[in-house]
Amino acid sequence: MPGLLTLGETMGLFRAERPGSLAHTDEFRLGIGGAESNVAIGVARLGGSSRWLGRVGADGLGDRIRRELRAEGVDARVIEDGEAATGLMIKSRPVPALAKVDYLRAGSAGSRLRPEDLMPDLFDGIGVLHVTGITPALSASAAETVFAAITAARARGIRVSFDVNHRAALWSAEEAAPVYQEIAALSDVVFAGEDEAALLADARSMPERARALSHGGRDIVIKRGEHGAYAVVGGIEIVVPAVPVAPVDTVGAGDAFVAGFLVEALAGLDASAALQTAVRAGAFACLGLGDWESLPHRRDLDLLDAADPVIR
Ligand code: KDG
Repeated sequence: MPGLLTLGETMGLFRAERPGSLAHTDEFRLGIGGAESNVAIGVARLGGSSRWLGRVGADGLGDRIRRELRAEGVDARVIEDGEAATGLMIKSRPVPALAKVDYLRAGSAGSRLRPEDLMPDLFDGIGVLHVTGITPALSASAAETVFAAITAARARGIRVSFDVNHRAALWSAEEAAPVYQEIAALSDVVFAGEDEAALLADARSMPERARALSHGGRDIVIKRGEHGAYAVVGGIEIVVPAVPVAPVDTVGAGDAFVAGFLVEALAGLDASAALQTAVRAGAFACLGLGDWESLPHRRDLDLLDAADPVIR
């Protein structure tokens, strides 16, 4: 089965153990996180093969990123950049029901990704290139790398997947929208949240936006969280209800959803089956803490149907 290639920035992640302002919180767990590497992990856990390309600093966080991704079975193409540090994000809960992410990533090693980093064998064995709207927000060279990777993938007949993943802390909607629209126009499948779809197409309702975006044979998948998913695939509408869960942490659920869809698409399953796995993987990821730690392995998906609260 062909694999998934993705690229972007993965950072160190400090997660506050308890709710409270950063001015007073003093207990944190250290991990890593990055939307694209989360998808790579998700694909590997669901039985697919995945490759990730990114830059890290010559530091302990970079070593940690390399180790975690490799331990998860991702073919991690980690470029060590001696001139910048690995980026960092801090996830806190100013109030119990609200997660807040602070980035310390300006000028980071990950943001220094450049087209020359696309090594010659990067696309070997790849069936889909997956990019997000985060990477072009990081720097001009990172944006160029996204477009260079898309061009290289299309030249090889590799499908291109794009998840908008708008990060308002990195750039404004006005700056970002034209870039997202350009990437979407070059993509075969586009993932967006309901609000993000409004940055891509100027239509009144979500289904109208999805239909407008699907012109030209593009598949559009709208992630609707607790409402499931809505897609237009091959011109046909597909509505998938959510799997009801009591969420513990929703960060990373969108990446699990994308991984679920793409791993099934790579295996040749049709869009309805791929969406079912996507919705289930997204639901499962909400059940544990961490950006990627709670992404499901294939066998975990059955746990969503467990009738008994104790499995022996
Ligand atoms: O998709 C989850 C991400 O929010 C997280 O892992 C960090 O890549 C990230 C970002 O830039 O916000």
